[in-house]
Amino acid sequence: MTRLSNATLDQLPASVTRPGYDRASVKAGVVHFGPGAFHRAHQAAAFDTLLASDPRWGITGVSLNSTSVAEALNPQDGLYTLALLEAETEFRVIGSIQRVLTGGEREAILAALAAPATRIVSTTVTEKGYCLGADGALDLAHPAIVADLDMPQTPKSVIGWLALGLAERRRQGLPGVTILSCDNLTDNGRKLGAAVRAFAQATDPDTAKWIEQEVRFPNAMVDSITPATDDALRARVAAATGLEDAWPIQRERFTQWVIEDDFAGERPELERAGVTFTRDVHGFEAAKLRLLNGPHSTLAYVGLGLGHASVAQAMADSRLAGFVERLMREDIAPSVAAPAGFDLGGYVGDILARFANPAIEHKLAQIAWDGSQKLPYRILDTTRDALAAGRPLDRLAVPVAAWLRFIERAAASGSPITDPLAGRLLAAGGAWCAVLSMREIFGELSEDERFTGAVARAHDALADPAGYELQ
Ligand code: CS2
Repeated sequence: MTRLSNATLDQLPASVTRPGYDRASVKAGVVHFGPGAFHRAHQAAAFDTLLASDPRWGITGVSLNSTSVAEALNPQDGLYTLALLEAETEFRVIGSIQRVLTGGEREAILAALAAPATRIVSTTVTEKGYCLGADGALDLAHPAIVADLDMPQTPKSVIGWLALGLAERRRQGLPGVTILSCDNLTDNGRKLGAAVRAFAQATDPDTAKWIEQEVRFPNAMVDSITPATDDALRARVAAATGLEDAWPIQRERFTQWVIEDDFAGERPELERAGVTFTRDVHGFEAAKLRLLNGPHSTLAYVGLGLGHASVAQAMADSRLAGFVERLMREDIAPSVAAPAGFDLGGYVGDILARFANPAIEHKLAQIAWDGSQKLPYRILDTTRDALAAGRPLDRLAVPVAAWLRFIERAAASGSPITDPLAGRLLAAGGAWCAVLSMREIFGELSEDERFTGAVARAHDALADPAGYELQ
């Protein structure tokens, strides 16, 4: 089968949407760290829409830790197919990524970061890519940060790379850029900015000062459910496009991107691609992290315990769907300070419908990754608010207890888990009390008996998940 590329774009059937612009005239304007599935499903699709009216925002992807995206996309001139999953799936070929660099290509990455035309540097490197401590500040003892502080000219972490790239822009007398975090962290832009400045402060204080003045780090909320690529998708894409695509991507049709209106210099007109710019992203961010990601992790850990494999399957289990809806409406929604005019009840209803979408097979195992990094933003912040307001913790303790059970099961069966703290989580057979005492995950909650007591009760009750009444 012929491979997707610039040369074969014309062979696509009319039913497949293709870049509505001349790719040869696109100029590079964005450098993106972490061009994985979520970036390609979400931000790269928005830039693809924007390119139809403004060719200055082509994307250079940078994969620091793997060569697989570069190997899949570069032979395809950066092109890939995005499947928008609905009862009727739409296939769209995205052309905004021009090339993908890998971590070994130091000079090319540095040149891209320090190119005069680069005005946005964005990231989807997941929570763990930020190398933060429990207090949300850069962890200077993190092995990747220790290594980069030692050799700042050959960084391995995103933080080290951003600091080096910004130092190079300053050295060349270039203007600052906007560093746009697109990860699922509360206050993502602020945290990234503080981390990069802290790194620069330790290596190059003049650059730290320059960053403070010339570089902006807007907060942003990103949302679109993006199940991992599987062979079924590859086969569907091949059938629909008639071309071989080494790495197609799938997502739900729904997508939302809310960005704080705080840019260094010109801001791309992403409104044309449905993006919302606002002065304050906090409310949107809290609503999404707490009401979508929190319940997602709940469905993952409780659902896996009940033998379910996908979100839609877990939602078809009325006990679990009912529990998650009560958790959202009664326990989480009261903690969300939504923006003015935001219909929280409607938002909850829409999320439940998105979870139940039978056209999407989103694996619970995928969501279960990196629990130690995700739960603090997704559940523990809500728990702190509930404690402060004197609201009950019983339901909020269930996802935490189900995560502890998930670790115990993995330890007992000797199966690996994907988590940067896996070694420590699985030590001592995954003993739940030991995990619950890890302050880098739970902070002061580890010592709050109201919290530990509620988790202990939920943990007991989940001994037999099938028999447990999810109230
Ligand atoms: C999910 C998210 O994998 C996960 O942890 O909760 O990736 C979720 O699908 C996205 O944040 C939706 O925008």
